[in-house]
Amino acid sequence: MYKLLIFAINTLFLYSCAENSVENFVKINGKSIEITGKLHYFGRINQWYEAILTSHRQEMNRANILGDNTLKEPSLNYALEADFHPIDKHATTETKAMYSRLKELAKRGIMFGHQDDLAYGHDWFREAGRSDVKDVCGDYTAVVGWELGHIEIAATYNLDSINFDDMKQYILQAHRRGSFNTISWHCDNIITGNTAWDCRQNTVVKSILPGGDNHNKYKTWLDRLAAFLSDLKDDEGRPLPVMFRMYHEHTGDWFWWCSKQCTPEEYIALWRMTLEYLRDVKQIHNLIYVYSPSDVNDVKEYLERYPGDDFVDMLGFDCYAAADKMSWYEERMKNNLDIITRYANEVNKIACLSETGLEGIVDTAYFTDTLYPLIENYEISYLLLWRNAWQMKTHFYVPFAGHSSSDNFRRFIQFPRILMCKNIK
Ligand code: BMA
Repeated sequence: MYKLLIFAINTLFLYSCAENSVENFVKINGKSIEITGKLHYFGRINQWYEAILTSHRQEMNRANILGDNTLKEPSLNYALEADFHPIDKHATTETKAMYSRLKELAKRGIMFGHQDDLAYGHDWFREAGRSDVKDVCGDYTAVVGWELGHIEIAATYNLDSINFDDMKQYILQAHRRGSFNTISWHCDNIITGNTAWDCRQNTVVKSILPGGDNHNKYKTWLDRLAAFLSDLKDDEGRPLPVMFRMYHEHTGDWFWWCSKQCTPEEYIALWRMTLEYLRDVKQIHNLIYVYSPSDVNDVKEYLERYPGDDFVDMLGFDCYAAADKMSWYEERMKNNLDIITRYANEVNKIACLSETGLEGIVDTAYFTDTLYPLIENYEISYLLLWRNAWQMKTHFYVPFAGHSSSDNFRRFIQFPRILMCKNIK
């Protein structure tokens, strides 16, 4: 079996040499496989590598059972640094490492995430170290979501009353624990000065694009966004990598950037303009870009406003349950999970369930009986449940201490594929 493995690797090596420029790609080091250099590979080679890895692991297990533990895990997994990288060619080393780590962890399980988890919860606000999820199950989430709405107007607090300076600290705290941060942005309507939900005109996007009346003003908004994102630093003062999920739920009709409010070309131009401004003008290189429409009917709709493989790192979608439309939710989730995981596999990116949940958790078995069966067989990096508003009695998506679904939630996070903060260390 082991000879077969070496043969397979050699074949892969020769194939790669013939097809690509390869430098020192695989070295057999004693009885372990070491990935020593660069490998350019296509999706198919990736699959071969995975097959080889699986055989290697089986061989390792067999040898272990027989008391031989000299076979080792490959020193890097298939998400090879040189071949699996963010779309930003100048992404910082830490950002590249985070992207590979996300890919690696997606093989292991699905990380659990919660919006604003460290800032407040049901009935409490700004208590150091507190989290509703931790109150219920004793651990922090593996992913924490944040929201930048009102950064564009130089506000001190975001649209949900979180102080932006506090938010930077929460992001750092999560990072120190080994958790990931994901950021959305409910940017105000620049024409009316009202919220992101003001959809009375269908000219907002057009007015922001080059040549539009608000183009220059919008750049000042992007400057403020950029200032926040560049101010995210780790303990060594290096840019702290985050997932940035901009212009989300655009296949809906409730934000000024949605599908009833602009054409596909305008949406794509908005996405690319923003990304290029942040990356090339502001030189921000700590972002992993997440594409996150709301649930769609088919892959055609999913890709209709897709900015392109060179402009997106992760593929998600948002889809919410409601007590009176559970079968719709189940069908919709399955359909959309199929779409994103298939496409992510095809283009070698990472899939995620960027928002989901059942407001007020009116079905106490939601987590174990509805949500887990829907996601368990998909390779998705994380799922994010929306916020537990401190001042709105029924606006919460994860249980808080004493809530009737707490037991059910504790069982949910014990499921083998669910990863909390301590599971990704
Ligand atoms: C919505 C609600 C709002 C909130 C907004 C942005 O879904 O939770 O209360 O202001 O998200 O976070």
